[in-house]
Amino acid sequence: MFATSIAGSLPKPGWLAETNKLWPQWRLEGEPLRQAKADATLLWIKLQEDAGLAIVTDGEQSRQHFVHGFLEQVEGIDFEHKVKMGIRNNRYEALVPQVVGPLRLKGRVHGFEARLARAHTTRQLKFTLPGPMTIVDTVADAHYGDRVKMAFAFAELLNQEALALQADGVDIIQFDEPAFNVYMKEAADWGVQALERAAQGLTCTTAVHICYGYGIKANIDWKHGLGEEWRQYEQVFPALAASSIAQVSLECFHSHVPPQLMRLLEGKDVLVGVIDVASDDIETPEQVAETIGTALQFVPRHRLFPCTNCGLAPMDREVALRKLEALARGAALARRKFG
Ligand code: MET
Repeated sequence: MFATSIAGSLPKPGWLAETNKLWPQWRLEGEPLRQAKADATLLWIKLQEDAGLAIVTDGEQSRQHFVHGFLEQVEGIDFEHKVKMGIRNNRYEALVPQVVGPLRLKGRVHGFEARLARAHTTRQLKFTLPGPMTIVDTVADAHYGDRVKMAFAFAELLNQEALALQADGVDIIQFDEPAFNVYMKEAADWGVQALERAAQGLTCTTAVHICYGYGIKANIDWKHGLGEEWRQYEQVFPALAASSIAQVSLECFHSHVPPQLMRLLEGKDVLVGVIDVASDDIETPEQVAETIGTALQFVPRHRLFPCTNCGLAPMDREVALRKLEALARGAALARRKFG
């Protein structure tokens, strides 16, 4: 009961990449970089296990950013001429690569780190991929001229990689779709369908993560303008409840999401965010257990999985580690209280 995991990413050690940055530069290149990514992956697997998490990830140590890590292995994308673009409905500007031709995978995207992680943990292994709609919102299109068409093109490629990850022995494949919280109508109209295309044929557990973003300033400012009640999930959850995706990961602790919206996910596993990624304060076990207690009013206990609100990538490494421990301790307390 209450098996714990994180949204996916963890901070990169200072010897691998710049620290406290969402788009950090690597410190090495070539073979030394590949080896350093592997070392960081193993380090974080060990630390997640030691913290007591039931389900571990590779900490996204091999990718610069949760979306661009995938794009780097896609043919038809020009990384040489990045352009500045307002993303997430102009919430912030990012330097993004351009789609310049038909899309095709160059080869495996995450085979190396997935097999490495699988070889070194007996815990359940979760692997994350960006969702089609979020990818489309994080690249400049100079070829397709149609967001939906481009999203389905990406969904096909995601599906290829997801099936290969499953063959590598990954237990859970999670697609990250923070864009669902920005373009709610499009998410319900075609985003969920594109997501299902990405997950087609998977027999492992499938998940989607939808949040209000990393703990960076642009997101914190955006949240301040969202008002007293954040009801974005209300428009998307019914479509997800009717979909083939098994698990939904959402933001809860310190958010203004009315917790009763979790009711809309009947029949799904719910990964409840009990750890705030926008604050360096470490949650107490009592706070974590209290959030779990609130969610239990709307989610059956066998479907409730405590998680982080979003990725920990841009955080301080020590803070992230202590948050992993807080997550595990809080879930343990909740098991005693509500078990
Ligand atoms: N898997 C991603 C992460 O943990 C999710 C990002 S959503 C903004 O960093």
